[in-house]
Amino acid sequence: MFEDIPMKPCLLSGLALAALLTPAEVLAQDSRTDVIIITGAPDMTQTDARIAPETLPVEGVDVTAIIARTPGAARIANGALSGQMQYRGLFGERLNLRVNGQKFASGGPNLMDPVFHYAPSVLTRAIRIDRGVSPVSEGPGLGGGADAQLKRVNYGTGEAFGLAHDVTLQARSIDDSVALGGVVGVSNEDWRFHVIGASEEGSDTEFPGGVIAGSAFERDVYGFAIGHRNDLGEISLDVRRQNTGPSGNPPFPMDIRFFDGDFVSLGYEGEWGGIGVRSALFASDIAHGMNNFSLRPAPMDMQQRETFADASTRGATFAAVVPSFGGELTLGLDVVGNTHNVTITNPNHAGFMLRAIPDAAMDRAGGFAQWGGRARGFDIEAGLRLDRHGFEAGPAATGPAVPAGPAMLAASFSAGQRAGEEITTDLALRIARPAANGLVWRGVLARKQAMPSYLQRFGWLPTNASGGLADGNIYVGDFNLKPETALIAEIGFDYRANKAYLRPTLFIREIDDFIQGIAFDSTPGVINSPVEMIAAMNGDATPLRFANVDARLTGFDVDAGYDFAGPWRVDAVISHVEGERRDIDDALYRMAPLRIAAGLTFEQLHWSATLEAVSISAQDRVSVTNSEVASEAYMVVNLFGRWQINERIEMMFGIENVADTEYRDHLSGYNRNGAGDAGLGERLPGAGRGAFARIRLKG
Ligand SMILES: [Cu+2]
Repeated sequence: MFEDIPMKPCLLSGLALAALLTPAEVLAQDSRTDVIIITGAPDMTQTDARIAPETLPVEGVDVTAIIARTPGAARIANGALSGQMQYRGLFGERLNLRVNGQKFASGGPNLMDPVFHYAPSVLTRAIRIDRGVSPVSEGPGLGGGADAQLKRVNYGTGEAFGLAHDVTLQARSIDDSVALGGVVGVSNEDWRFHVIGASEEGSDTEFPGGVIAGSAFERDVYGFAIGHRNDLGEISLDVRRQNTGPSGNPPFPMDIRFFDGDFVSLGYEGEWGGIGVRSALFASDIAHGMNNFSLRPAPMDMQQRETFADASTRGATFAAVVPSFGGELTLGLDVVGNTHNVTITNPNHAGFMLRAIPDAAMDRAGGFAQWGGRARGFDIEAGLRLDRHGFEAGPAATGPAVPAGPAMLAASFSAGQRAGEEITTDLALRIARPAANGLVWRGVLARKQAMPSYLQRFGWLPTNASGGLADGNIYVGDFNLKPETALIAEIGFDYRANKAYLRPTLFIREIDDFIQGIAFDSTPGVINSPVEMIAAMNGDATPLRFANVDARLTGFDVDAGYDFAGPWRVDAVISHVEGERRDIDDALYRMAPLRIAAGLTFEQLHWSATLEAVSISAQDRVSVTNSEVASEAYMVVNLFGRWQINERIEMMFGIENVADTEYRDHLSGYNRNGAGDAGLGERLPGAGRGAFARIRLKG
């Protein structure tokens, strides 16, 4: 009754193999997508081998920790609930990220709520990663993308209604966290209905040197979904509310006080005279509050800040799938509009108010054509999309207690040009040689564009908000930014044999007009402008402004495994990326260091045990522009096991960081929370040794 993604027969054995480090390998449906099934139903029969997905260890409640285990991926750790996916060097709003296929604007200007903040791991059934680049049918986006698909109750068989549930409970000792979430519902062949809910709570994370202050979190989700299908097609409605409570963000100057988000989507899928039709209407509203005094030592009254932000998204998509030229031609139209507000206040002084982002409205209307099929002995997916973007902001405003400097900047922003438009064009071509002797050669050629974010364009007030860069710099935007343009080439192969698999990929992305902070003016450090004056007063005498530069990302990643005779198996994932500026001699900021993970698994029919070593290299190719500090190499060892008690109950338990190694992840940001033991200004440490367990009930 639960929906599963159809999978190819398992490659390594007839059993439901858990590719512990490399779930993507066994699950890949084809050469275009990586699918991580988190809660897919494991099927243990000899003929239909699917993955026992819950074999992935518990590393928090954030799904980006799971995503980081796939080739080319990493996690930008800005807080327990604020992890950003990095994929082949790209992160933030450059990736095309969705939850249940729905795109929406994050509520916070510093991406305290990246898209996957809205996909708690206990509610997530599968994560589908667009390998290399997203197809143009999924909208614009500079590189790859991912869709987190939440648990659901699918249609049943017959007229009688049946009850179904899929619930996960997990706990982790290192942050005393408990997370419970799942779906319960009823369905028959024509109707499905479920309620969805999750509740998660954790305390501050411990590391070998003590406790990381401000790393606690709490989050609740509830909602429902209903679906009906008949001769005219299927119609579905999904409604979800998420309330995030006080949750820390040590690398940011503030912590989450709340995110209140509402999500609605109405979908239709059907077939009309041989033409497939897909359509959706969707909306989201997110309200956010953050401050610098609830979860960290409070500064003096005058320095206390509470910032309120909101974002809303309204959109519609329509696509028709027409058989043509021996394949399928998809034609689509989509429109989406976002609005953003950010208001900074001091709770002790009513007159202190700054409308840092005043009614920034970003809209897009696009169309695409995409053909997929086999031609001249190759599997091909070729797509073209065009988007027209409009952007506009309201006038800025400041309260009476705000100093003259910011008030002046606000006035000049309000007097300047605040609206414009742009056209972007995306082209994507994927080619794969159909499998021969288990070998699939594949390649990607693409040109992708991405618009500047509302913050990069309309950020008139020098602040720390930067879409989650967490480099400590103060940034201002630039109205005249151009879209980023990437030329992308990738080549690789997928090899699968009875006992082994190997999937290497080489990639290069040349990105023109890459948006990056650069020195505010030609005399950095000399305070001769209002922006530098305000930035200096706020602790950064050398603010950066977002600008178009030229960049290049190159790298490779691979996953591989071998199944020995008997119960032993090894799996490994290697990810490597280098990011550099092409216009000056500097590295790109916050690039994942070389990561090599390898696991040795002892596997039996109903249980398995894995010893895993994750080795991270030193990162000394750092961005001078972003004042990035180099980091040291380390290795972490994890031990975990899985036990399939019966068809309805599955358990997972283990020990993370067995050696209690103290390490500082290059991507974790610098600590700005003065309480606790992590050290102000130092890179945030990783979790120490702890136990975890997860149980999943399904039926
Ligand atoms: Cu925030």
